[in-house]
Amino acid sequence: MRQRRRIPALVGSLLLVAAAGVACGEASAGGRVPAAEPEVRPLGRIVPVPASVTPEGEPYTLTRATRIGVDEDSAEARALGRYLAGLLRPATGFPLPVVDEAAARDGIRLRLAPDDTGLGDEGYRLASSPDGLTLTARAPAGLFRGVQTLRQQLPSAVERGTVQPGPWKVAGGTVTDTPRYAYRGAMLDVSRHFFTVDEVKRYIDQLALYKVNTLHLHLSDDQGWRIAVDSWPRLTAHGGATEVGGGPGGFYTKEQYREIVRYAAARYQEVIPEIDMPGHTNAALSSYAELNCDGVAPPPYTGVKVGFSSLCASKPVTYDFVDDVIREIAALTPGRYLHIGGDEAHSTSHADYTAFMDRVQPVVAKYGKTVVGWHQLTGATPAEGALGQYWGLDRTPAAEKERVAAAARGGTGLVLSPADRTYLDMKYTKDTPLGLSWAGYVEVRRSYDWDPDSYLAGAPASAVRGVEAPLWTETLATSSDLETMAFPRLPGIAELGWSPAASHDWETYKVRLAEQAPRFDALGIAYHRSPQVPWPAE
Ligand code: TNX
Repeated sequence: MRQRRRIPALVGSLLLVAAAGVACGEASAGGRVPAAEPEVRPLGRIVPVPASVTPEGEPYTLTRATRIGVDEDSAEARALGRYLAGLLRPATGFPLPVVDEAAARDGIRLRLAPDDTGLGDEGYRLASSPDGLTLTARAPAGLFRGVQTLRQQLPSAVERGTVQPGPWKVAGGTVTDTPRYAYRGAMLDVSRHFFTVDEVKRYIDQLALYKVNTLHLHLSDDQGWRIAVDSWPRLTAHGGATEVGGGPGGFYTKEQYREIVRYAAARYQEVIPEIDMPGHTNAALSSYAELNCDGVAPPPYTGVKVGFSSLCASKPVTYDFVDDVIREIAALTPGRYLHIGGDEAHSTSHADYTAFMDRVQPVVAKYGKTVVGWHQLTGATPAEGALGQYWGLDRTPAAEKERVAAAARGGTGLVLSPADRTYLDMKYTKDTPLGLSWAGYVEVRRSYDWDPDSYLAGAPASAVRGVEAPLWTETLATSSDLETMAFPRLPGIAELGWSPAASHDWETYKVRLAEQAPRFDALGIAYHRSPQVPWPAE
């Protein structure tokens, strides 16, 4: 059987090592020596680059006496204080008590300022001086994003799990930062290969560092059904029992899925569950014969072809099935959206596809959610408020692009995931061992160097809600595989989503990206050392 490397969730492991590190109270030489970094990282030399940076005065220094002050009336602020302390304690070895704001005047303060409307839902201000470091946000999500900035301003060694020498300085001055787009997503395909709750949590933590706020989980496909549905138990018992290559597969119980949603929510990420329909459904069709037009269940599928399966649009039972599935998944989803796939339905006639989507979209609305669909949905009639996820390429026929653009002009919001830019499963070059290449090779520069607002000709910039980087897993089976493909392209797409258009510049970006290398090393993130990036020597 295939060997799998199971990597525990990042924060959990950090906490464990933290306890050991603090107990020893001494610097540990474990692991690789990080590449030389300046003692104080210039303010704003982080990913994504902040909207506004004003360096001023001397740095703030974190010490053994530092306290983290929070507004004790806010449970979320208290939780954020504990999260920040949990990030900083292992490497600093400092106690970093979380106290009421008033008792932390010269420490790190996390302040909620609900009237500071200029900061929006996720913006923050970071003010650093020798007298203290204050993060201010209108809402807890903004404090969380600001904490990621604080983290990246500190030396990369702060990410290590054992006590490091320091010093721990944050350059003096002010950062005022708000995101360009409200939707900054990453997708993980847990169907082609199954990933455990801990593996998903590890990815969530990596996304959090780059201010991603949406986790799209591709929960069903031909090769596996990964989420428990009580009313159709064979979906997981049979349909979840394998994966590409014939491995054991797996699925999330409802409680496990809720745990993923909670973990993401604590990192201010909204989970969007995807049940792909009417194509990409072999796992369901194999589990229930009655869902097939000919009433015959196909065998499970462990290959990598697409476009051969379809729910039966003409059978009433199909819609009973869809209603049950959407009802149960919607009930597990605090977020606004439910993704119904809709791509590559090559085995569904156009008439059936349209009829299917016309019946299914109202079911999503009935259970209180908003439809997201791959952009083929614009070939049917997207529901009011629906988002279309564009995954075309430069070479996608103009007529198909225009259909999507026309839908955008008509009010359908767009999430941009152009496959030849954002598909993290595409090989970087012909020599990349993992990944696919149907959309071409996607080197680091190519994935960063495009503008979402003007990308799709004829689509108004106002329709563009943001960007998403999908990670399909036909060839990826472990966390290390995921990381090798996501890093370093994911941070670039996250920057496209967060940073102002005016800051977009490959030459300066690649230097900031290179400076992330010791952080990747400290976090144990496997990454691809693309020759396009001026990495520090190993
Ligand atoms: C296209 S993108 C697909 C997926 C594959 C992916 C591989 C999309 C909506 N469909 O089924 O996994 O390419 O890159």
